[in-house]
Amino acid sequence: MLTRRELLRSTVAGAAAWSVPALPLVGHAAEPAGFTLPKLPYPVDALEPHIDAKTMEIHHGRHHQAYVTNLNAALAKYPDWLQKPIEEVVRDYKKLPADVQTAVRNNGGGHLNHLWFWQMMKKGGGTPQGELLQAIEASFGNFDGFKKEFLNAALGQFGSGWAWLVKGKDKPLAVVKTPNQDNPITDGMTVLLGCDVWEHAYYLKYQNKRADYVTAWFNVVNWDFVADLFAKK
Ligand code: MN3
Repeated sequence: MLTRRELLRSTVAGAAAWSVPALPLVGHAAEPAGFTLPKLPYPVDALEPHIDAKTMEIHHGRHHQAYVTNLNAALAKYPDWLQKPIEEVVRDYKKLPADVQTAVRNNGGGHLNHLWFWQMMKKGGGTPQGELLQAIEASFGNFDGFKKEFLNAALGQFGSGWAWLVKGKDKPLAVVKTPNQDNPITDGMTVLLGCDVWEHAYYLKYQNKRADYVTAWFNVVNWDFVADLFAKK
């Protein structure tokens, strides 16, 4: 049994363990510690009822944080890579030594995909306008045609992955899907929009109904952000 003095000592030690200074939350590749988790651009409940607050909290605070932590660990032996923009890391991961390629492919992709994903959503959503809408109509007939093709890609991705709207080769725009945390920029494409179809993105609210999740997700797409990406030729 602990004496009063020992109990006091263990309590003080316990308290000290909690007073370790927190890592800075802001910054990206330039921080010596490597990549950091960005803040969400809105409160966790901003996308309710389409994306619930608990899912956002766990998705951002735990899943995205894990990708950041694991990416930094994987690149610890190659610190110059911790200084690169994350887009470059994901595009060029095959230039890394073979022992870390898989970890960087998965966790670098995980970091970049989520960094974009948070910004590709906003409260209130909307619809595409102007030149972006014209490009959607030229490629998919109309906005509903785009949504149908995008939903098919999201549902057609077996297991975990992403559905994407990218700049097209033959038409102005195209829809593609990738497994796991792969990002189309690794294959030279320009990404405009992505939807996370990992179960962790929807299971709490939608369980196995991925179609219901993606259909609801269309209500919170940040088309202004997509239009900005589209305008960058
Ligand atoms: Mn995710």
